[in-house]
Amino acid sequence: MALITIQPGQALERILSLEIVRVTERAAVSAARLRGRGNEKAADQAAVDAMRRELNKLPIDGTVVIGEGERDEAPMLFIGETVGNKKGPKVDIAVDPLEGTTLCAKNMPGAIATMAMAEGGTLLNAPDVYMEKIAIGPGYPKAVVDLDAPAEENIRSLAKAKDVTPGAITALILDRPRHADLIAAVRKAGASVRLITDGDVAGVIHTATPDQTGIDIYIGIGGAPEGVLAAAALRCIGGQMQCRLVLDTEERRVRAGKMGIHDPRKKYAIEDMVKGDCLFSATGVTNGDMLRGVKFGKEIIETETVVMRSVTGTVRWIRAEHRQLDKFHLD
Ligand code: VTB
Repeated sequence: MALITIQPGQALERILSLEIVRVTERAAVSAARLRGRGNEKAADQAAVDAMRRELNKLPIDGTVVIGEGERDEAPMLFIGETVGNKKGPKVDIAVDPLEGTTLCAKNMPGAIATMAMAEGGTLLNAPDVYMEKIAIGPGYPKAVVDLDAPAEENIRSLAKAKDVTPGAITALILDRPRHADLIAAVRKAGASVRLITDGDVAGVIHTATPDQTGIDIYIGIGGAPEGVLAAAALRCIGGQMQCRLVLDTEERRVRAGKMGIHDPRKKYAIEDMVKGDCLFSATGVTNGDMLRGVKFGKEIIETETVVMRSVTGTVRWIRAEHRQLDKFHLD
């Protein structure tokens, strides 16, 4: 039972930024129980169930716009599903209850539970297709890199803007055969490539703090849902991102058309994907560079979450200790 109510029309409430922490915490704990069991589906389902249960306790009138799939293929948290107790503001919800299902199933670093919330009608409704992405952190002049420029050119102009040689630039790229040419081009420009097997939401976020992560730029093709979630995070902490949906078949263009996307080649900036104020939260499932994974103790479960709010740009790192473990899944 939610004890708080938020009046419709009120701005995305500060209080919700704590509420969404609970949502990703619960999803992370449920998925983490299935770490290393080799069962991606079961881990994902556990995260979905927990996230949906928690979302439905929130004082919001929410609609899932980025979810587990389109209505006919996903029984829960599908695109268009309404969530929340309806006693609150109209909001758009983007979820990836378990980002990095394979990472979780194999107990490898970097699996997270993540979601974003924005004012109703302000998040891009995107089908679950691929998306071309390029992202850099804050503090650069506008348009220093461009999705449509050759990789060598982007590396060179980023290095120039950072006042370093291309050799001092590190690009993060998903390790996929489709990126072979891109990886070669980035290396040819003199930059270093860090490859990841999964997890490009965190990958994009890494570009915002290059001094800590060593990552200056994210480039490549990943999932569209992950792209919108990453855009929500960058909307809070700054940075530049350009994306384009890969709508390379008639079937995909029709699916996108049903979601209101009529220009299949549109290049999206952060403000096109996240048009209003938003909140972003991610909790570690397995240990990663960004977040520690869930730690199960005898009497305490520990979680680590990062939660961001675009109105103020505040970023909070929340280490939580959960007690009353018998009730943890029920209340
Ligand atoms: C990426 C990656 C995600 O999907 O977005 C990827 O960052 C794209 O799809 O963690 P492919 O695996 O088909 O390349 C994920 O791996 C999530 O499934």
